[in-house]
Amino acid sequence: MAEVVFEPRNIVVTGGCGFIGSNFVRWVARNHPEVHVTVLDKLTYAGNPANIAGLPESQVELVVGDICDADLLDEVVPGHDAIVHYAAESHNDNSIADPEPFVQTNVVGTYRLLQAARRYGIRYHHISTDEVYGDLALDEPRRFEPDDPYRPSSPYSSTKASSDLLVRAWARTYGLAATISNCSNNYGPYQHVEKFIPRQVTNILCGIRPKLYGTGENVRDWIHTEDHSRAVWDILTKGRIGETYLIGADGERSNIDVLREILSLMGEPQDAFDWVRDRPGHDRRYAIDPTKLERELGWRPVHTDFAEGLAQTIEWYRTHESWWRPAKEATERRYAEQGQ
Ligand code: NAD
Ligand code: TDX
Repeated sequence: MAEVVFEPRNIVVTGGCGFIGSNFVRWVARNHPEVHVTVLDKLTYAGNPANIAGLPESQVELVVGDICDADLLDEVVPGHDAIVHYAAESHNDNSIADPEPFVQTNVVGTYRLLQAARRYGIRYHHISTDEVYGDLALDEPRRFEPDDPYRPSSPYSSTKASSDLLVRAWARTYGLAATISNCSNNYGPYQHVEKFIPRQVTNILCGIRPKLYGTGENVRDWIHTEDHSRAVWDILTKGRIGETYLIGADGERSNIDVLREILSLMGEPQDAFDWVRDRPGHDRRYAIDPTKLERELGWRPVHTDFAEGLAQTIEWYRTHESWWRPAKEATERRYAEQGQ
């Protein structure tokens, strides 16, 4: 199994006030107190400083700013030994309504970070998604593998695919010490209420009926965000430079099955939801083969009981209404305008 080859001391985490980035920041603060984290986050509608509140100032510092701002990167990046890049516009439905910020943040922002990592000669880890590989048929036995061709479907996934390709080119042409990870659908605390699981859970808590797109047969491969954080740490510290690792936890489930599990955990009848307009270009199925990560780096998911993880996540939303309430109304208004 791979040895630790890089011991970071002072890292920049972009998007560290979003869902997955903030879970990673809290994981690092808990498990690697010797590491200082500078969070660089623009605090868009999806970024919330409360997500990292309460962490010791000696371990975590927040800089509010845009990854597209090259001058700011020249102020923030020097003195750090790695950039872990989570910041993105992350929601497929928003990208269909307005792709512009996706091209800016996901493509131009990644380009600016790569140039900064090059200028200061530091390690770079790129967070990406399984969606770059397009989708699979529902009945196909195959899962995504690292060398599969890129076939993104949505404006969101095409900008993530573009950013991955920039990273690959920067590693090969400029010798940047970069790695890429493509992860499947995350769930857990601090996820924005626009996303599938938090939307349905908070709908039920608000007395609104959950909304299922299309036929509900689409399959997503769920992973607890804490397992994602540990995988990213393993890749950052033990991964082979220039490589792509896929992160997934054998969590394939259809949307309707996930929704029925939520309804049953929350004591609602199985038919207490609405069918709504399907997402244009809706990917049918994602499925990750994590063999390379497991074999090379010895990573294994810990949260293997989805029903238990889902129950804990529901409980988190039940007990953190003041966290999600401010975003709920505007999110539902936006969906209503789209017929969803
Ligand atoms: P999120 O939308 O919850 O958070 C994104 C964060 O980035 C926010 O804090 C936001 O303020 C910040 N941000 C956006 N634009 C910025 C800019 N220009 N400059 C600085 N900060 C900016 O997203 P998430 O779901 O936590 O996803 C994080 C990363 O993980 C993304 O790169 C996403 O593509 C990837 N990913 C997500 C999933 C998932 O299931 N959510 C799965 C695989 C990969
Ligand atoms: O209300 C809903 N009803 C519904 O049926 C919502 C919000 C979604 N859905 C469906 C669409 C998808 O098939 O649920 C599934 C999951 O939807 P999202 O939470 O929007 O996630 P997805 O589009 O699969 O993308 C997520 O995983 C990959 C993240 O948002 C991306 O950032 C990540 O790259």
